[in-house]
Amino acid sequence: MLSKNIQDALNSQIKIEAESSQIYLAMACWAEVKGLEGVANFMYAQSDEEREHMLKLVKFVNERGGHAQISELKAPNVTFKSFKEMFKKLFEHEVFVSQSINELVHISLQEKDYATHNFLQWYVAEQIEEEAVARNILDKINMIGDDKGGLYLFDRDIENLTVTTAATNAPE
Ligand code: OFO
Repeated sequence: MLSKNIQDALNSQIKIEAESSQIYLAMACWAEVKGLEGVANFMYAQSDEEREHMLKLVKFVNERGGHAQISELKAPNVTFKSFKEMFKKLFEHEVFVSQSINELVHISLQEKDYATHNFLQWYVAEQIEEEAVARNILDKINMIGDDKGGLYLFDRDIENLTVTTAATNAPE
């Protein structure tokens, strides 16, 4: 059974994961209308992943005698100055999510809720992975700068990055 404290904290995380999915969906749309199909596909996949993260939390809360809250979401940014800015925002958002997961882990220990603590370890590992991918992308984008040819190649290659990431995640 979940304590009220834990349930509230998990419900806040459900909202964060849902908002992450919307943020990445908006990024996918922006990339798609800008003609970068590879980036758009990558962001659509990220958006789907975030929805999965949300659902995993929803099921956990309901299975443990709580009631998952599906709430109103903050509207995401829909335009960006550049791809560099978009990926910077993606990286910053992942860092924010990692902090939020860390806080949840902290609360679970305070409450001596070891089942929730154990459940959250998957998210801890996932955030390490996602932060690394976002940092990697940002490094590449910083190298490319304003070079259109570089961006073209990056758009082609980012799809391989999705495949590598998916393969790394496969055992989960
Ligand atoms: Fe939900 O994994 Fe990143 O944000």
